[in-house]
Amino acid sequence: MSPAKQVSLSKAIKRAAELREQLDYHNYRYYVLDDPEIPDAEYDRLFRELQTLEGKFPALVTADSPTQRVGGAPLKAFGTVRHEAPMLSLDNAFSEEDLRNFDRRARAAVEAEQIYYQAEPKLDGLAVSLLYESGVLVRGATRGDGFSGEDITQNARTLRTIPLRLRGRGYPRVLEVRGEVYMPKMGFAQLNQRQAEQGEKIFANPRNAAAGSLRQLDPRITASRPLEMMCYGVGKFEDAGLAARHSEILERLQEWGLRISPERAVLEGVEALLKYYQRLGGKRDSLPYEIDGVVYKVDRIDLQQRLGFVARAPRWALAYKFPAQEEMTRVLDIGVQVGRTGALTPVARLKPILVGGATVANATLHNEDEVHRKDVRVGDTVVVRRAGDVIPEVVSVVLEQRPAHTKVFHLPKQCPVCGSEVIRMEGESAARCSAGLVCGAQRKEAIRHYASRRAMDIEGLGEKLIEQLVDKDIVHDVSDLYRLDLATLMALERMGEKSAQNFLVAIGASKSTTLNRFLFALGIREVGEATAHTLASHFGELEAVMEADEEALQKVPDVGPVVAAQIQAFFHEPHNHEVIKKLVEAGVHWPAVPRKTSAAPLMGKTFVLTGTLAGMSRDEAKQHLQSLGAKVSGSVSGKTDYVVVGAEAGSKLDKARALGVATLDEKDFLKLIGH
Ligand code: I6G
Repeated sequence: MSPAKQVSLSKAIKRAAELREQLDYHNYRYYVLDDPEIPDAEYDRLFRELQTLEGKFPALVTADSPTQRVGGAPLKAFGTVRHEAPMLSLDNAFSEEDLRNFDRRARAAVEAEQIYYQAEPKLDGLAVSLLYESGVLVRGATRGDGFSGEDITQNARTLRTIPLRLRGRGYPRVLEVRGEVYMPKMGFAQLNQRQAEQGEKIFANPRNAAAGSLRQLDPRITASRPLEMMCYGVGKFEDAGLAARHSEILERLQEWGLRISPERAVLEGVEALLKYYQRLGGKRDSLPYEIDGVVYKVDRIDLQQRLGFVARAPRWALAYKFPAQEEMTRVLDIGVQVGRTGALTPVARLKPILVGGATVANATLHNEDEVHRKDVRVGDTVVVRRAGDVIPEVVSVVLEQRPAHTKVFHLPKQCPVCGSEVIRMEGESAARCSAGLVCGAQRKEAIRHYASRRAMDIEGLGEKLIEQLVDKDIVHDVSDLYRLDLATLMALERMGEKSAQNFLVAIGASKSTTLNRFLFALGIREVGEATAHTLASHFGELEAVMEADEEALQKVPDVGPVVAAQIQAFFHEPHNHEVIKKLVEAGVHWPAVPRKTSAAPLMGKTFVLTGTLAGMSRDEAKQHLQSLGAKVSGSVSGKTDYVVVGAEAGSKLDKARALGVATLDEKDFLKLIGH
């Protein structure tokens, strides 16, 4: 090798090692601590630099390089792995009484007045074991039947939440870590959307999607799926002790680069366990992943050892399950709804059933292709699923219970509301009513959206009132709302003088708004609250948004070609110009938006959210902050600028106080984000 080449090779070796270390560190900040230090774009830049170096000098590629997560060659079949320490199951509790009995038995067995437990959510995924030898990941396996599972090492390596090498020091020479691989709700929704667009299988729930994605013979497919892992314990370990408490073991795992639950807590006594269950139940819908209960474990390892096992479950652990999110019921009819964009959605009318604590009488069937794929028919017994605030959906049909003479469902050729032709464009999964705002259903939806709390916030304009106003031809478009008078309103059903007066006051009050609310209220496809906000602060005034071409629109953070095209299409429509003109003439106004040189007034500021906000989910709050340029971190540190404090705030508030970090209550927070 020439001396020049030797120099460049030795430089490359050094640089590749630096890049690997940096990428590992940023991965750890992002996934384990939920506290990224650099923007995604910078991570990608470092990653590409390493990829380029390794491309130039293939000998530099190491098995634990972050570039090696893309997935190797497909396997013919999975090998079998025997678990040296069996992967047991957990006993379940379904009531407060079950939980109290568990605590009572544990206290009696170890003769203790009170026991400290470690509590954490039970993630709805699949249990996986990771084996590290001298800190290097050498094997990943599924739980299987608890005694032997499948060797999914290649696939496990593609998950960025699974470290290929442990960080720091002090870990045992052999360490088997256990946890749950799951698919976050958002990734699941996006995956299913992609699958639907490509005519591929739709997954029934995130757990099935996670299992289907992890058990792929082609690791490149696994690499393309949004899987994550959260660790909850250890199996076998050798040549070094761990800790005296389960909670300390988890802390160690975190230090070594493994992700553990940010919701975990150590609690004393059964009353605290019950409180935790209630609190987590209240948060369940707003967590970014699905959980199906709480797992409690006796925290002291010596007590765990004294308690031992019964059959295949430890006597020191218990899963207290939340109410089921899937139930069976019968389809009484299949209706068709017409949405704001004219899309026809088939909806199963069900024999009402309690699912996860709420009564479900309607469940979406998404579109005609989905009805056919699941082959749902009137009279069928179906599995219905309700997860969080998501609209309930029909998961599958219980074919064995199908009655005779059922009929295949077809969407109508005419809009069920206005009778106009129904059109399905090539490449689209939705069929739409072709009548646009002439269609009463689309007008009603547009008005409902305009008046909604996050848009123009017109109190009292509910579904029944909108129905009457549109059906009686009193309101054609939203600008007609501002021409309503007392006499017209009082002529409507269920409208007394007092409510009519109140309603007129509410309409009057809505005239004074903000540009971001107004943009959101217009109901432009693909423009949600966060996008409306960025548009308002980027352009400063409505005229500028209306006149912006697609290139200008795409300069706005988060506005890509699809959103830009929808905004352009909306403002190209003369009818929309007319409505906006009438609204402004009616007195709808907003204060001038101070034009920022950047649309990121909170750039450089770090926020932490804690507790529950009354007016929005944590994800929404995070999106708002990020759209204004702020960074949202999962833990409080000296670098935190503000902690936003909702109801029942936890330890993050204590830490903020201890560190002297500024706190914002919900009111101040909403003010800050201009909400
Ligand atoms: O299946 C499980 C899910 C979560 C577990 C588990 C867990 O802890 C949070 N812990 C144990 C000990 C077992 N299964 C056997």
